[in-house]
Amino acid sequence: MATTPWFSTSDSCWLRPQHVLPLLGHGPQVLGDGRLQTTIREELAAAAAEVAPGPGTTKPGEHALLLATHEDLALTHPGMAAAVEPALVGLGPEGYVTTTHAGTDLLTAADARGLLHGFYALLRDGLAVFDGSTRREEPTCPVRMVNQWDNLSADAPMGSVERGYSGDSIFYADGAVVQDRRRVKDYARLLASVGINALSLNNVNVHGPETRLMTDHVQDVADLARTFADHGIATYLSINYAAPIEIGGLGTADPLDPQVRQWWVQASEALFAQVPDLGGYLVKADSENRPGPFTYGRTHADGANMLAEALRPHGGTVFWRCFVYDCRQDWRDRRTDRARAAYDHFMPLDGEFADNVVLQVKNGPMDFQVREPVSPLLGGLERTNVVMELQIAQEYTGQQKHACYLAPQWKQVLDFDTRSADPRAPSGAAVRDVVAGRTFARPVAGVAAVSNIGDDVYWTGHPWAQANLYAYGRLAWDPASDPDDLLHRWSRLTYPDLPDVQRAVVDILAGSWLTYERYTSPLGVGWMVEPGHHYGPSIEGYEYSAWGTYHFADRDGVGVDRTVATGTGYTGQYREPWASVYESVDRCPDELLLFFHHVPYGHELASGRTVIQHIYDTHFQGVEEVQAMVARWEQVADQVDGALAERVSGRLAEQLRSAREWRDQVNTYFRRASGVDDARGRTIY
Ligand code: BDP
Repeated sequence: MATTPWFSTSDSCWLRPQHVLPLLGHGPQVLGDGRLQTTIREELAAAAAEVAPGPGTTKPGEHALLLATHEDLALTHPGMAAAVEPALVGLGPEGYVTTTHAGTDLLTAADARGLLHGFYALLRDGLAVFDGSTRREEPTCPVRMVNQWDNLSADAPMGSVERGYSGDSIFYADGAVVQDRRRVKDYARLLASVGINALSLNNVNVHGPETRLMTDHVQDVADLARTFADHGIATYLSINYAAPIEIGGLGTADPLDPQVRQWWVQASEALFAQVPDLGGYLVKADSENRPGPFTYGRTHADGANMLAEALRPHGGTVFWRCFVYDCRQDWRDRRTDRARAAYDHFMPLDGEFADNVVLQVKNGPMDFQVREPVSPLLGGLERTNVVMELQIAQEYTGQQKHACYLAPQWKQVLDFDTRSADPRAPSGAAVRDVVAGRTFARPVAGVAAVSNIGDDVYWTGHPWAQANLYAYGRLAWDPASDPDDLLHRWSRLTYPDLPDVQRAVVDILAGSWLTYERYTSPLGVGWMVEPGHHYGPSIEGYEYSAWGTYHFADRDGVGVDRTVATGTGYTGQYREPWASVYESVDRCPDELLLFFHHVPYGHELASGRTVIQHIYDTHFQGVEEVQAMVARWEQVADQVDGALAERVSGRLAEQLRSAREWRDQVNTYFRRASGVDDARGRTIY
């Protein structure tokens, strides 16, 4: 019998068929015939075809491992169902319970979504959970979303995947939705296997062709949404705010115009009739030349609430992005500050959004730089649903040519104490509590992140960028997870049977985010990248343009004065003590100093070094660390297959070249600007 291969590409990332072996050996029985139970059965069958020792190894009728929703369990095993019932009390629809009852290991849940999560947990972690105890597990963040920035048209300004570093889109080709959906299904499996439960299907920059996804391509959208729903994932469409004009034939998109409102009601009705698995809309409005309610003198609450009203009858949700700023500002005017924009726009609207609106806030106030302070909207907004947006795609962190494991950065953001002073915040006010919905008792909360995959055989360009996708899913599930622990787990799953490789990859990746920071832009100032594509150094690339991304380096000093006393006033957006900490040049943490302050090159950091010497030292150190990464990889490269070894070695070589380029340009620029030599006498031109 011809069998379907485990995956549509030779690389199935961390989801290797051999991880299913322990389950198969345990004689798993899945009760129920829902779509998610079918998915579990398919997964087991596909793995069995690939790796199982052959038929006859499990004895029919003997089921030592049972997977069933509580409802299905009650039908066939009432005694077991009654025994496990107390463990399910209060557990959410995505939670699951593992226990052992009268010799049978049981995975059960109130809802099939929980069952699916539990199944993938057994693949990831093995069967050790069945140690006689009863365990409950459920996700911390209700929303765990990925955003595809895929364009329907390959002629889109930024290619077929905006900021895509892994080949072309797996969803669209030649202006149409791809018809071979195997890759999409495998992606759904990968996402489900780490606990993702929502996905948006197209780029937030919605141009003409993508606007028509909701009309001309609606059947394809329905098929894609079904595939994701079969894996417990709700599908969202990025919509064009001006759709009533562009495809509706109206003369306006004014959110208070009854005709416009009616248009959205009808369009949504039609859409949901054909795409029952749709979750709702994602919107980028009044941002980087995209249309929005400002055109009509309306607020973002007016715009979002209009869409919320249209989605409400269908149980749909609007994700409305807070990435709103003036991208045509005057670089000479130091009073304008892009960092202020999101808070200035959205904070006054707190409490005005409908309950099926979620504001999507980037982790930092600028734009996914290697280091930024945490957005003051996180913990600032109290009466509004919020998800935090991260970027798994490494736009500003090496574009998946550089190895850069981002989980430690995300973890730092999640652990940031927002110091919400609100008495209604009894269960903590770290960002991880805010995105759990706990801090302000919000019904909807969570995280969203820009995906890093494409049609590349390794999915993510750099094979190790897979670690970022894996870790994102697991951190979204449990923001208390330890990034190092996740890295070990990912490495073990990805390179089974290759312990040397597992160790080497962990060694290389664990500190790679800090290494990347060392050889690129210093002390939180950000940018210094080539304009447009954002790869590689260009110290003044954005310095005299309209994008609001400056470092203000001159012969005397460097950094952006964002203080209330003498600068843009951005520090005033934080709660205490952060407002005071960031305001003070002495108390501001070193790693963010140039984000908040303009200081002389001789300014002494808390570390004891001057700013200029810090720049020199870290840039030399960063390159040395990349050299060590290359050497560490060389110790094990011959243990993996040739194509993988070549891909990784090629990327590491490029990382080293690029790191040297960064070091030399940054050091030379600041040596010339400051006139200060390296205290350690190294050559800088
Ligand atoms: C920036 C990207 C741009 C995106 C934008 C966004 O450079 O391509 O469209 O973010 O988030 O980082 O909307």
